[in-house]
Amino acid sequence: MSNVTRDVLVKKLQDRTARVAVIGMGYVGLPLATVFAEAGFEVTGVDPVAEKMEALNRGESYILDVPSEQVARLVKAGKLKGTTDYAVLSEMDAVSICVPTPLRKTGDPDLSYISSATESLAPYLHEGMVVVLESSTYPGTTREMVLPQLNCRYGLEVGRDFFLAFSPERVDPGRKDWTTKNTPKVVGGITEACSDVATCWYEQALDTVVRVSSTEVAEMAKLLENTFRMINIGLVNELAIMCDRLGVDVWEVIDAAATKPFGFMKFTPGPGLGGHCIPIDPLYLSWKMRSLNYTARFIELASEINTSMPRFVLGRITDALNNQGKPVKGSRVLLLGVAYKPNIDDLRESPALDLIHLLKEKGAQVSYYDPHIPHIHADGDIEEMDSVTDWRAEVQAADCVVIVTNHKVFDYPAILELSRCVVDTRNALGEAGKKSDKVVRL
Ligand code: SAJ
Repeated sequence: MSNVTRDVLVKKLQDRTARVAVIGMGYVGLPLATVFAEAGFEVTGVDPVAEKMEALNRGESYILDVPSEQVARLVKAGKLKGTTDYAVLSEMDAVSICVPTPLRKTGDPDLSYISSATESLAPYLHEGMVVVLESSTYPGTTREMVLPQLNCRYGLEVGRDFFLAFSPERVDPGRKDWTTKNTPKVVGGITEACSDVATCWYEQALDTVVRVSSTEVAEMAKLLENTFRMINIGLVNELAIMCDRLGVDVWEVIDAAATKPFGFMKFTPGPGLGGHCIPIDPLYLSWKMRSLNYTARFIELASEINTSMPRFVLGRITDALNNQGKPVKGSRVLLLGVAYKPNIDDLRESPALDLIHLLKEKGAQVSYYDPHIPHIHADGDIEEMDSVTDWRAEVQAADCVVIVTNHKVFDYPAILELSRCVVDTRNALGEAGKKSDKVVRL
C-alpha cells in the first residue's frame, strides 16, 4: 500500500537528514545516541537531569561505556547535543524512548517513567515521525499504553501518519565485546509500515536489525532473554541448597555437567540475584500474566529461590561461626564485594544489601570492603555504610569473611591466608578454598 508519509520519512532516514532524539540519556540512551550520531544523524538527547545534559554539551561523558573523547568529538561536529527541553521534539523525525522500568515497593511494575516520557512527547507528535520504545516491559505496553497516549493527537493515524515500534535494549554495562552497535537488535512495529520505518531507521546505525511482526513479539523476546537467565540462576541456586543437604560439592557438580559440549549452559550459584534487569524484567511478565488469570509458576518459584539465597548464606555464616564456638551476635563479619556482579560499581538490587540487613538483625558487627563501591547510601532498611580501606587488617580482625562478589581485583591467596574463616559464595577461592578447612563454600 503506498504511503507517501512513510516513503518521505524512509528517505530522510536513509540520507540521514532525519532529526533524531533520544529521551532518557542513561546507560542505554547515551550509547544509543552516540551510535546514531556516529552514523551521521544529528542527535538531540533529552533528559530531565540538567547536570547530565550540561556535561554532555561540555563534551563530557557520564556513562562508563561512552568515552568523553567520543562525546566531545560528536558535540564539536554538531552531531550530538543535550537538552532538558522536551519542546525540541516538535522538530524531530525519529524518537527513541530509553527510560527506566523499575518495580514499585509492592513488586508491581512501575511504568511511570514510560508514561511521563510519552506524555511529554505527545504534544509534539507530528506527521512523519517514528517513535521507538526501548525500555524492558510487559508484552502489550507499547500498544495498550504508549499508543493511546500518542493517539490523543487527533487526526494522526499510527502506521499512516506516524510510526510506533518496540526494540528491546540489550546493553550490558561494562561489556566490550558486545556493544550497542554490534549487538543484534530486535525491532517490531504496531503495523507493517511501523516495522518498515523503525527497521529502516535502526539499520542505518546498527550492524544487525532483527525484524519481528509486532511490538508484542519484540517485548516478549526481551522478557524471554532475561527470564531464561533468572530461572536458570534459580535452578543452580536450588541445586546448591540440594547439594548442601546431600553433602555434595555443587561447584564440582556444575563443572562436571559443564563438560557436556552440547545441550547445557553453565550458570553458577550465588548469594542471590542482583541488577536492574534479571530480577526485575521477569516480574513484569508474571505481573501481566496474573492480570490474565495465569500464574507464571517458573518465574514465581525462581524468584522465591533467588530471594531466599541471602538467608541461605546467613545460615552458612552461622555454621562457620558456630564451628568456632561463636554466636553471630557480636561477631565481626566482613563482606568482600557488595556490587551486584563482579568488576562493576552498581549496587542495584544487590543481594549483599539483604545479607547486611540480615546480619545486623542478628546482632553481628558488619563491615564491607569493595573498591568499586566506597559508600552505601541509606535507603529504607539499608543503613549508611563506608567501605573499610585497610582490607588486610579487616580480614585479619574478622571472625568471618564472606566473599559476596568476586571482583577480579581481590587478592584471594592473601584473603585465604589472613582470614580465620571464609564463607565463599562464589567459589572465588577455587581449589585452594575447597582444600582449606577454614573455608565454607555454598
Ligand atoms: N548471577 C548468578 N549466577 C550466574 C549468573 C549471574 O548468581 O550464573 C547473578 C549475578 O551475580 C547478578 C545477577 O545474577 O547478581 C544478574 O547477573 P547477570 O550476569 O545476568 O548480569 P546483568 O544483570 O547485568 O544482566 C545483563 C543483561 N543484559 C541485558 O538485559 C541487556 C543480561 O541479559 C545479560 O545476559 C547479562 O547482562 C550478561 O550476560 O552479562
